Amino acid sequence: MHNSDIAKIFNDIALYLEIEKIPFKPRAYEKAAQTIDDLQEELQDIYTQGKRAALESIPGIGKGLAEKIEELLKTGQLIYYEELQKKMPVNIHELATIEGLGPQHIKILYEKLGVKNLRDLEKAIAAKKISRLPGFGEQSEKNLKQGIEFVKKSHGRFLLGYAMATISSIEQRLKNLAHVQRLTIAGSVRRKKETIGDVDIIAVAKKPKTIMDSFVHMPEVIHVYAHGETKSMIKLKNGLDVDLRVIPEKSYGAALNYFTGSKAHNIALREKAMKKELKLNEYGLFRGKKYIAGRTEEELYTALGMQYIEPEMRENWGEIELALQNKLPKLVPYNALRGDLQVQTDWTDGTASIEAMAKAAVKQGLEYIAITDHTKRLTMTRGLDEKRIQKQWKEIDRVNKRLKGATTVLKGTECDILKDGSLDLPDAILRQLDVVGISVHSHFHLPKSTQTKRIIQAMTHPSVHILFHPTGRLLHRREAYEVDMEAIINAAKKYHVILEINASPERLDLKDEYIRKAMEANIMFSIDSDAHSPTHFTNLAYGIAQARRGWATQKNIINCLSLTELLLELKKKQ
Ligand code: DGT
Ligand code: CA
Ligand code: CA
Ligand code: ZN
Repeated sequence: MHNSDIAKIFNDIALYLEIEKIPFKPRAYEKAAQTIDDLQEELQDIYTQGKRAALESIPGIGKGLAEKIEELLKTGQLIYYEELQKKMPVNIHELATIEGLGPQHIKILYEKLGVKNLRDLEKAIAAKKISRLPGFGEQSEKNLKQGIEFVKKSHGRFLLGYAMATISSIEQRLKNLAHVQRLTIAGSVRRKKETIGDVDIIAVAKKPKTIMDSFVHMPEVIHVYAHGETKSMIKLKNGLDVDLRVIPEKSYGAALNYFTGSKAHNIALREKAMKKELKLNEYGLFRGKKYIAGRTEEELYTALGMQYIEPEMRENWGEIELALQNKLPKLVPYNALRGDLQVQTDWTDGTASIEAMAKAAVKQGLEYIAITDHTKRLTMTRGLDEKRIQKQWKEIDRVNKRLKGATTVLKGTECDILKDGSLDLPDAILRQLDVVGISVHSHFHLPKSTQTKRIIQAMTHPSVHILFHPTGRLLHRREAYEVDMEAIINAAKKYHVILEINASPERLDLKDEYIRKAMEANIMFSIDSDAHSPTHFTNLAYGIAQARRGWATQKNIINCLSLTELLLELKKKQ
């Protein structure tokens, strides 16, 4: 039993307990699930080494939860969970992933219509049974229908951030094999697309057969589609398909270029080659039959008369034309971030204390972080009101003293934007904060013009620094709310509001095309982890990747500034 299995069971229990309207406990299970998901070590190993005491020493895991984990590890089941399932035998996890379907709704659907899973729900919608139920209306029937379509549409693709641990582990193992000279993950993974269809690996190896044999026999493999000398294709237990190709050294750059894509970039590049009376394919660049280049990608782009194009830009969005004119933007480097301006703690829905988050930030090499817990409207997270946030400031002061400058903790907020565009904290509080971020967490279905007006209204507030996760999308779970991004970008310009590039793998909000639009307007961004636990700071890399996909440069990223420079910028607001 893996950590992810145990985390899923705890999440399910949290949902069941919410259905029964039991206070506090659901949050405890949810937080425990999050903690377990974030653990670097397998619970099985922790337990084998230190028994139940070791489990209890994990933050957020008390005696009761440790006993349950022990039962799961020992017997592979949990009687408590099974009894909850018996009472209400529904696929609670599947139903809860549908946006707009809360625990109470799941209960009503089960009790009144016998809905147990997604398919039942679709049938009930098709039979127009939903809108007549108490607590549902025609609008919610429409929303549910959209929610289901969204979940189904995303099926089959993987979030880059969730798949990356597996991909990197496979990459490392293959690279370490004897006879493997070069190996790169190509395809959409190399272009850092937010979701990936499959994984494309290319390699140079002295004995291709050896690497192919190791590849198809990896413990993660559940199915082998093809096992050849130069090409093999497998499916992993987690559902991900992986292709491996072994390439002659001479063609490595050309193959890497071809299999990195995108297809649109490849086709456009090939056309440019043809104009020069050259032929480009995955084996190299040729004049007639004569090989000109192809060992490295740099060599290829040079031979085509253009600058090297970073993988994140290869979408045929105009990058080839710029490269030909030597005018490519210099993308923000992966090591350029000096701080993080959105961090949650256990004052609301994070799993760790302010101090624990700060220490993790030190490890990540961050010069500063802003603590931005939720505000009171988000009651389920115990959002902060005027009193508690002032109490939090005192704790931040104490933590800063103890840190002795190892990093600096700034006072911030993720302040809710209310329905009318006003903010969830009084002006007097907002004015005293170092970092004021604002977010939409409710009323996702307002008409586009109303939603846009509401957000812009909030942006006009003189204390506001950053619009957090500007479109509210959750990859594979929730479509962005309808909003006029051009108007938001214009407002960001007019009112000097920074737009966030949220680095959480399931948000990556803004998306690449909006980042490009905002870059054209010379807007400032902040790349934030939105960390809810100490391990989440590593997600910042996905935010930088997203920024690079949107052609963002370092001078447009506010948290590439040093602390002193940053504070100067932020203080321009009152
Ligand atoms: P994915 O897997 O859907 O996230 O996206 P990619 O870009 O990894 O696409 P994939 O795995 O189908 O193919 C890998 C690369 O191979 C792709 O980025 C470009 C290249 N490629 C695939 N099919 C074609 C094609 O028909 N023409 C050209 N020019 N290149 C192709
Ligand atoms: Ca692919
Ligand atoms: Ca592929
Ligand atoms: Zn938020």
